[in-house]
Amino acid sequence: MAYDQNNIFAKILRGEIPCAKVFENDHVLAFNDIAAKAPVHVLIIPKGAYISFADFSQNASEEEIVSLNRAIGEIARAKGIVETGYRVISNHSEHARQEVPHYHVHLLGGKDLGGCFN
Ligand code: D5M
Repeated sequence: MAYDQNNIFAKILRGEIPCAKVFENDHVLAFNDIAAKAPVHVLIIPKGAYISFADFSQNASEEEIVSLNRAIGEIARAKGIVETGYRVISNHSEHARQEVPHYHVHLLGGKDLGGCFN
């Protein structure tokens, strides 16, 4: 499967559609999820063209991987949800119902998220 340059997160990265940005560095952009499932629901994405976790974990540089993971922790700290807790999720492909084919991590918190992933 080839990377789709017209997916919605690629358009956000190119500045073609807006986002509510919460963090950015050389490798990473993070913005609020448009359909937030919790008081804090941030999407953290690499700037590189990776389809999903499977693609990113295999093909991204160590610098990109470290940068993205550090960004998740930094945003959680900035949002003040470390003490109360948070959830980090990434959906890969069909069985996980991945909707946007650009790798992204969901950071959810700010309330009791319950014991399942819904
Ligand atoms: O989830 C993809 C997520 O992307 C889903 O929670 C909605 C969110 N989304 C879709 N379009 C936008 C825009 N334009 N801004 C912010 N958030 C968006 P998945 O893991 O692929 O199922």
